[in-house]
Amino acid sequence: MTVTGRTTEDRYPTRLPHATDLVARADPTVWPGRRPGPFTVTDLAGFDRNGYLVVKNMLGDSEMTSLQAEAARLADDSTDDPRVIREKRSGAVRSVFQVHRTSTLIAALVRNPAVLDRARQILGSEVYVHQSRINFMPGFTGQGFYWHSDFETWHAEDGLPAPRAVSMSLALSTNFPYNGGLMVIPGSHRTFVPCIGETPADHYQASLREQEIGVPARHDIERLARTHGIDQFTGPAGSALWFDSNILHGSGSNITPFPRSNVFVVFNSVENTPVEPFAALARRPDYVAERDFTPLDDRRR
Ligand SMILES: O=C(O)CCC(=O)C(=O)O
Repeated sequence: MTVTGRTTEDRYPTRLPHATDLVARADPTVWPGRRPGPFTVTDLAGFDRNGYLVVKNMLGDSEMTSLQAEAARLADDSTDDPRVIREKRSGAVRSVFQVHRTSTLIAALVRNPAVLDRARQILGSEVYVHQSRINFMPGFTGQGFYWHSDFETWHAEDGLPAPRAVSMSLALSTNFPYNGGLMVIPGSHRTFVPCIGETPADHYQASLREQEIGVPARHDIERLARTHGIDQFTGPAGSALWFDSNILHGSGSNITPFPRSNVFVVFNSVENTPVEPFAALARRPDYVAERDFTPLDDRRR
């Protein structure tokens, strides 16, 4: 693919007509260009090895109280804004996208040095937000998210050349093991799992409700889970999971009365800005795949 005079090679082919071998990741997880920040050398080594890291008490109680009130405001049930995604069966609000633009509190969160400096440390560069969302997993009716690698989607549908992106999932409510807490396959970030099946036109809205395209084959999930095991992120509001863009992850449905809501912020390196989609007919809209690559500035809070 040629983009403004440079060639972008597809090193992670996916959405293929037939099964192929797993691809060993050629890119780093913690990128060179070490920067000072809150993560210790040991933290970064753990992130490199496992593809994820949990930070307890990322934010204090008063900041969390404000964010919880903000999330309740953003989950306004009456809107038909396309950024609000509803549960397939119950119609309850499942996700709200682009919250770093619609909420001044979340705009400040992504620029908070405790957050931003961690993203810069992992990605070894300046960063911007590729995507942000709040996932509300309502009590009784919240549907899970099937196993997937985020990078697979962002590469195929948004044109991210390399897995040089990291997500932070900040718990807004307690994430128990039984109310849909996110599971990860530690170490799976080192393997890219090509997915079978072409990307249909305009499927992204349906996919945000329930992903059917861009999901790995069961035998690949099983192989990675048997090799590496499965871990789960749990913790009270204010805990955060940092996870690599290519780690396999998913969550079960929430049949408990206890809602599970988390803010997800995806930081991408400014040296990994998207080109055209590698395996889709058209770009997704900006509210799921940001096209303003201005680096985040922590002095503009
Ligand atoms: O909120 C969750 O449990 C999973 C979120 C997720 O994997 C996603 O939004 O891609």
